[in-house]
Amino acid sequence: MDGLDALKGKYLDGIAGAGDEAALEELRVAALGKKGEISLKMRELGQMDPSARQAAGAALNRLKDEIDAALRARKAGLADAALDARLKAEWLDVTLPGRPRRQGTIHPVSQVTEEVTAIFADMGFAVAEGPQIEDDWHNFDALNIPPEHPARQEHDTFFMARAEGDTRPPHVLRTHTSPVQIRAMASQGAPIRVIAPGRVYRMDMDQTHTPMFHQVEGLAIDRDISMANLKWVLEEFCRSFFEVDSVELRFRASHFPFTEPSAEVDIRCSWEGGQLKIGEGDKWMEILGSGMVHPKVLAAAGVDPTEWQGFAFGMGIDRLAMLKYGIPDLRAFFESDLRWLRHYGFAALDMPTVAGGLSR
Ligand code: 2NL
Repeated sequence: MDGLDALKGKYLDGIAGAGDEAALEELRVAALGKKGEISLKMRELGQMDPSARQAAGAALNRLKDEIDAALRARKAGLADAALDARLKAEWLDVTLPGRPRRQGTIHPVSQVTEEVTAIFADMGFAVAEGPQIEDDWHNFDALNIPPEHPARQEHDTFFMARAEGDTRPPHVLRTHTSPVQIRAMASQGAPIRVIAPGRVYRMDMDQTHTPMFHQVEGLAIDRDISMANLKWVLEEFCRSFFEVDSVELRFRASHFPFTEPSAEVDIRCSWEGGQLKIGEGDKWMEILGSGMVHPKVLAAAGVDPTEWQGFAFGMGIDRLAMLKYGIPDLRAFFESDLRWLRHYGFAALDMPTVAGGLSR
């Protein structure tokens, strides 16, 4: 059959030079489509005599197969080239060092609150919570703090504003967490064993005082609780908290309106080269205030003082944190300055908590 070599050359060259799938499809239709050149030649076979038809038919079929194969090969080649180009464009260096993530640190006050809570939990104390804005009955009256007591004065306590014409006593920012324990006794009754950690507020601001600080108070009420129990609980707490085998506590008679008798508690320590050592030495450091709950306080909280008695204590968490972790300066607590926190060994959390969750 005439012209097959020319057709072959034309289509194979065309296919080799096709730049995309659309050009390939055009060539396929021109050659093998219903009205394509090869198809027309196939139709011509009908008019040929049998011997010529056999040879021409075989040649045409070979050509058809060759073009078909060339189309397939070119199509695959184009796809490979496209993939290569994409891989090249989207290449990234997986060996680059990761971008550093900002990491949070646990705040010393949070850490110490958790430590204290865990130690008292082991001795059967539950955690009680309450409002930071208190009414003056829970913050003062119930605690046997009389109206003329200096703590109630404008310059010691933060008073909330009342609407004009409202003559009721204003609410206060709680000056201790004692009102939390009053509420716990009032709602649960006796016997009870709770600690109340949390923020408290006093109008005080200098090198060693901030207007907001943290306190933990403890309360144990039962039928036969004595100061001996108080002393054991506090010794146990100090041994555990300061991580020393033996501690020595000294009870000094004192006065609080809400306890009778009352005692301030000192711990034996030494200060050498600016280094504090707990449990040894010839110095005493005051760490907390305590006493037997005043019968009037029990009665105010709805607990019968002829049937129940118990001890209470209170201490400052910020100071405990500074003592235990050797933080000499309140600046470490302001605005959670990360440089100070790191300096005092509060390393990044093992697993940063990020909204939405983050896994490493
Ligand atoms: C201190 C002294 C203290 C209490 C707090 C208390 C609570 C209730 C009843 C009786 Cl509900 N007492 N709390 C008792 C003694 C001392 O704190 O120096 N805190 C930093």
